[in-house]
Amino acid sequence: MTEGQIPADPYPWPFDGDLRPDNTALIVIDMQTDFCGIGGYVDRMGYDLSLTRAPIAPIATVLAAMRAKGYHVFHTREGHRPDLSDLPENKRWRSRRIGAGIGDPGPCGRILVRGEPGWEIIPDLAPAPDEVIIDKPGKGSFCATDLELILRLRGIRNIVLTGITTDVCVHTTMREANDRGFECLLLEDCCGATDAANHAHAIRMIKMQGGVFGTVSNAAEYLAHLP
Ligand code: C5J
Repeated sequence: MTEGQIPADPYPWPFDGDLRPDNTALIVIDMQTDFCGIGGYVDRMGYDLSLTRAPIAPIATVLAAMRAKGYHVFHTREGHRPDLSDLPENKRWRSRRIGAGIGDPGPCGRILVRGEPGWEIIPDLAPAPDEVIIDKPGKGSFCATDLELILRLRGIRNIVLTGITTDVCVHTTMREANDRGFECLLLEDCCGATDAANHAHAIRMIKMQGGVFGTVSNAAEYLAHLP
């Protein structure tokens, strides 16, 4: 490990030690009431909310440190237009089958619809006015969004991934970013899934083949070494 690298498994990050506030971004993925709040989408599906709420405190710590040091910060929100014109029919059908129909009314408003209370980012992790918010209709943050354009315009090359859920939106985003040449680090305690085993397997998958999608660390190690 050289100076300027974060201890991580299976390799210290970033691979070449080029870690600076101007070339590095934190992405906080889908920390919305629909994924971690009472009455939201994940709650309606019957999952244990403690799993998707676990990363809130570690993310808040990382967010505060990266803001203080001048790193770029991005937030994402999964959600659909109120007229549902960007909601694939099969996505709606599948969600309705399990009693949490996307676009249907629920305790937090229409599920996963832009502008509804459930779609909002939770207050604990509210974006600051100068931070980028990416609205995405899918699981990946690059699909049908301007995320890549903004990253390239800012000269960002390193991406730190946090948020929910590890195995779905975080993993899809990490894969998309990796394929585009970004150098990715996932902080495992800053992520959570609707199923603990899925979280563990998603982390394991990143580490295969020498770090097939990037590398994995945790909030404490990251903060102890962040320049
Ligand atoms: C899911 C997400 N799990 N944010 N979305 O449907 O991971």
